[in-house]
Formats: sequence, structure tokens, C-alpha cells
Amino acid sequence: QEYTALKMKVLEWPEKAKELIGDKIPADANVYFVPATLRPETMYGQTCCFVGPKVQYGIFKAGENEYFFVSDRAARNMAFQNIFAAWGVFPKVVELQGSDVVGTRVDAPLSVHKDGVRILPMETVKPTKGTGVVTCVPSDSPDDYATTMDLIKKAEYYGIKKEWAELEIVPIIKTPTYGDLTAKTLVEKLKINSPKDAKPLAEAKELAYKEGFYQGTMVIGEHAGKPVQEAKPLVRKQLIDAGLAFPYGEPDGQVMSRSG
Ligand code: ZZB
Repeated sequence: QEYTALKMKVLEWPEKAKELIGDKIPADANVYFVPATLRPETMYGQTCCFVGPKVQYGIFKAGENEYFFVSDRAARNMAFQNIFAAWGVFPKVVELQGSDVVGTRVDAPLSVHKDGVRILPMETVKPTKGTGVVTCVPSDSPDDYATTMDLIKKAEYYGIKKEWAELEIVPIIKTPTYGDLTAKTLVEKLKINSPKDAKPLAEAKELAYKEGFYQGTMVIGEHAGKPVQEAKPLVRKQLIDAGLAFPYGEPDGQVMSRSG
């Protein structure tokens, strides 16, 4: 599985994270949350970034002045893909769990939300997949749409500010069957009420992937008007060339298959 790993630079830490980090990271260093995505063409629509609140993560030293927030497993894999400074070495400088970093404001490359987006909790994040960090595109990912609606509804329960989850959901891709907000259309059509409706959400995801890839047309950004199949590798390359992303491969035997 070849992912695009996106570099979401930390703009502002919450108090809890500041305390845990202390002086373990130089003040002038860049720290990035690094979600793994299969849909780089949707990055214009990022509204937040998810971590599993109970999942264990680390901040790892990736290069001279660069640190990555990912799962231990992802850090190990990255160390054997020439992503870190030294082959096979992935120095963990801070250990934290997802709940410690909720509220962090990060840059979301290409997103229409230029002031950055927040790190928010998603209970269905799989700790063993990708990097354990998931960027949120509620226009095109049914899981992200369902989680966003739940976070807005129960902001207090989740310990977040409601407005962190309320960033505008803008159309990124239009398809003949589901219009220009595929995820919203599918969540409503399949009567999905909760991010825990695993079965219909898996179905919605499959439908959204297929329709978006084979029938989708970009409606935003410099590739507006192009088919998704054409725009996808162009956006990916653009992000990589700008130093805002890098390829990340999930070794065989670690991936959970897409349709389960
Ligand atoms: C942005 C995005 C936009 C995504 C979209 C999907 C969609 P798959 O298909 O099962 O291999 N993801 C990545 N890591 C995790 C994780 N640890 N736990 C839960 N979800 C994760 O999964 C790849 C996609 O699942 C990734 O691509 C990521 O969300 C999420 F419009 O990134 B995606 C129809 C899907 N649309």
C-alpha cells in the first residue's frame, strides 16, 4: 500500500502537550503531524486532523530540525524507508497519547482553511494502520463526515471547542451519482447516525472511493475541471515537490485489507 504522508506543521500546542514536551524539543524546531492518505487530491478540503484519543504515539526526530508525530510502528517503518536521517534509527523524544494533543493547531497543506486546523479525537482510528494519524476530509470521506457531525453534536463530551469541528465543508469533487459532497450524500442515504456504524460506513467508503476515482471531476484548485484520475498524481507530485509530503509504504502483512 503506497500512501502519501502529509506534513502538517504544528502552529500552536495546547498546555498539556507543552508540559509533556518540556525542553525535549528545541524551540525553533519544526514538528509535524503526519497522516497517511490515499487521496491527496482531496487535501483542499481538510477541516481537521484526527488521532485516536487512547492510542500511544511518539514524537520522533526525523532530521536536523524536524520531528514527526506518528505511531511507533509507523516510525519504525519510516526508519527503513530513508525517511529519517539514519537508516533503521527512529529516536523517540516524547511519548504521548492522542488525548494529550487534542486542540493542537496545525497547518493543513492546500486546505482552503489557511489559519490551520485542529487535532481532534476519532475513536475509530486504527492504531496499526498507516501512521495512526488521519487527516479529515468530510466532503469525501464518510468516516470523517460522520465523526465530524458527532464531534459537533457532543463537543462537551469530547472535551473540544465546538468551533474546532465546525470549519466549512467545501466541495472538492463532483460525481454524477452523489453530487459535490459525496460523503454527506452517502452518510444520509445509508442513514448512518454514528461514527460507530461500522458496516454501513465501510460500504459508504467503498462507494465513495469508486465513484470519486472513476467518475469524479475536480471542482477546486488548479486542477478544477480535470478528472480525479488525472488530478490525483499531479496533486501528489506537487505536494512532494514542495516538501509538504513524501511517499510512505506499508510493508506487506501489516495492512488491513480495504474491504475487510
Ligand atoms: C484523507 C481521505 C480523504 C481519505 C477521502 C479517504 C477519503 P483504506 O482505504 O482503508 O486503506 N486512514 C488512514 N489511516 C487510518 C487509520 N489508522 N485509522 C483509520 N483510518 C485511517 O484507508 C485509507 C484511508 O483511511 C486514508 O485516506 C485515511 O483517510 C484513512 F476523501 O485520507 B484518507 C472514501 C474515502 N475517502
